[in-house]
Amino acid sequence: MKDVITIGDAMITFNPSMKGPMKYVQSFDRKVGGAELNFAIGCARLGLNTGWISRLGNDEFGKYILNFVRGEGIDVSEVGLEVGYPTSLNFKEIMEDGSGRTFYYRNQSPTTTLTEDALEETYFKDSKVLHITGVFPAIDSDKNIGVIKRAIAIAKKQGLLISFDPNIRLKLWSKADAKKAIAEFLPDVDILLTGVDEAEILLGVSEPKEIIEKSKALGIRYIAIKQGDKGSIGYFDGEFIEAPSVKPKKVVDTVGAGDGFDAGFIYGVLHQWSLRKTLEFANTIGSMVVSVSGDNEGLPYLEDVLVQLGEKDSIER
Ligand code: KDG
Repeated sequence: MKDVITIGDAMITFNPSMKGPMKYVQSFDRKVGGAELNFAIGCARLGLNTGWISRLGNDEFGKYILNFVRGEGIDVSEVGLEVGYPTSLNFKEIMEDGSGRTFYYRNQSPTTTLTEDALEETYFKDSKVLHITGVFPAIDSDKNIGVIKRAIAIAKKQGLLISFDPNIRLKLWSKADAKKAIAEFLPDVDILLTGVDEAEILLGVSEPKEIIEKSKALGIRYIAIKQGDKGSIGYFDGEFIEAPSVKPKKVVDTVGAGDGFDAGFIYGVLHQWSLRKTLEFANTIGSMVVSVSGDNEGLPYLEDVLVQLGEKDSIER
């Protein structure tokens, strides 16, 4: 019985010790990343009962990630360690303004061993949300689309809401392939958490109102359009809200901000908050993530967000 279940590949993420072009970086900090895992960490830190379905390499990095995830309080009973499949790696380049590039080493991702038969129906029972992203289906697409579709079928049968963040990684697949594959399950989505560029790839429109209309036509009920430092736009049940961005203390590393936003949005949906409150909460989390180096280190605990929102006092000593 989980509030949230997600499925995806995780990676050892090597964060550069200095900013600028990666070819000149001499040393890296070993961290952990992966879009779905970041989301799971964000949810767990907010206090949601969270499960992560995955496969890691049966190697030092895989064992490290497993311990790390378990330490975040996430259920790892559906995570296996696979012999012969090295844990995925990701080297990051971070420029002075916090933007950057990623260099993946994940051709043999251990999640290529995760098949649809491995999904246990009982694991989904009495749970509330299945969150998927476009990263997992971009890896080993033919098989993983099947895994996603099977997970959605089980989730629907068990009454879960389907949340989806396109997270389109063009280093993993082309726009055309992403559009074709995602179209297979987009009409099953209840909650769409997207950037404008991604919506344009999937829906062929880039104006927020058009994105909302096209999504509604597919039967999507909750829509959030993430616009980074321009805030976010949301739609639910006839209500259209624009929520301004929350200025971060400083921009150190933007990776993971979208995953943090997603966790905050789902938290608001699960607590039946108003759309405005949900968007403001999610925007606040996104702004907190970018102030800290690493894909998930900046994901706040619930009380940290409440302090940031001025709803709780911060006691420092
Ligand atoms: O959303 C952030 C993630 O994308 C990052 O942690 C790792 O690039 C990554 C991926 O493909 O999951």
